Amino acid sequence: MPQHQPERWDIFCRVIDNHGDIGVCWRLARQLAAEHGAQVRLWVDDLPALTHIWPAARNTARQQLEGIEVCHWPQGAGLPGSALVVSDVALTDVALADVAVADVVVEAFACELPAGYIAAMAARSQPPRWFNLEYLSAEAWVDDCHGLVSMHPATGLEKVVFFPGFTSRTGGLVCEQGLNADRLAFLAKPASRRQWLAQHGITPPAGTVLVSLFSYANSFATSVTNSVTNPVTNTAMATLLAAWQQGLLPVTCVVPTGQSLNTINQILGGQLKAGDRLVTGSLTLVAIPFLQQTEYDRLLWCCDLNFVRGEDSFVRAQWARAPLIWHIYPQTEDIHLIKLTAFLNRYSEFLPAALAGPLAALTLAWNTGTDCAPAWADIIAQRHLWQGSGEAWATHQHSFGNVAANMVHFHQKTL
Ligand code: TRH
Repeated sequence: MPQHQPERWDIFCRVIDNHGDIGVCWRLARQLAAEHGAQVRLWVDDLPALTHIWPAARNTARQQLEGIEVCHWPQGAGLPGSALVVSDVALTDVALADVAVADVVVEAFACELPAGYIAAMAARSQPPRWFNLEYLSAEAWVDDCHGLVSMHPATGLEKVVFFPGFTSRTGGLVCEQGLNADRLAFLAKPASRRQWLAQHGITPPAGTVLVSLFSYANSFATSVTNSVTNPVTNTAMATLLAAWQQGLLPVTCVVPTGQSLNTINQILGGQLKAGDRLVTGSLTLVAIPFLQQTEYDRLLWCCDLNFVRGEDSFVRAQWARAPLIWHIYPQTEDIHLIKLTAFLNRYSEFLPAALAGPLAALTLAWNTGTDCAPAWADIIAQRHLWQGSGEAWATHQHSFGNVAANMVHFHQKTL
């Protein structure tokens, strides 16, 4: 009997900024290896970004991590003849061309594969499947674009555009098969949940609203007409903090280090850092370190309400099934607001009607940098509806499979 060879997958990831690009690629890589028996190699140009979400990652040219071969993809290595020294190994475009081309190649977020690698793909007797994994959007046009094939002009290679999304005509969302079972098992033991929170310095008194906060700097509602007398304001964050401080209901807000904490420090004139706790009025702020990606999931599961951003934390909050406020990645000419509205329209349909309006209002205020206090008051008035409010939405999204499984399926059915 011939031995069944695992399929080889190469995922290429260029980190544009922050942690979403690598966040998505790392989850996908792990899931393809763990659930589909794929032999995965992940090429990433920014190893510190990976270390930020997965501290076991080292800054080295090649390493085995969680069953994945992680390779540094040096900046500029797509240019013919470029040579860069990374740790102990010199990688050149020629060197990239020499590595055995995989059976399936994922070009994440149109990151542009190295020219030498594309040439090696074209040289194979059976060219590999080539996916461009796109950014997530809830807009309707995505349905018509998912799965379209284009031809690479220089080589004639076929490239499939793969859109994650929120309908059966898209590639679905990234989600491990056992994720919800893990979440339920974790939440089934209140003592373990309390212990996990306490390990991170989070000890919310009974009756408090537990919120996690991960956002961008939240400072685009600025009044910078005169930056000396009228310094940059952070209206959305400032009004929300004030509402929490002055509210009757105690709020414990957990903030991993990063832009949100910086903004809070600016507003409160403080210097909160990981491990610090500040009680101000009805608000308790708990600053924590940036967590390992799987630990961050737990934080989302524990909270009553999650402020999330970008792409990956946004999706994880949906799987956590608690109400979420999404800070979408800002784009020029406010294009992001179209995407935001497209999501809100879909999501709202699956929420209790009395909650949908206030959640949408707070999301819009948060993203346009306006006063969040009125929408917060409305949301708090509906808090009896919070628990489990995201269940119907998550179940609906689950019915569309997940990115890894849908990619594997697409690949195999069209072989
Ligand atoms: O970091 P993000 O803003 O990422 C991005 C980038 O801006 C990117 O350029 C853009 O294209 C994309 O969004 C849409 O937000 P995101 O996507 O939520 O990624 C953050 C990652 O960090 C995610 O994988 C979760 C992880 N994370 C942790 O591992 N630990 C933590 O404590 C926190 C707060 C997040």
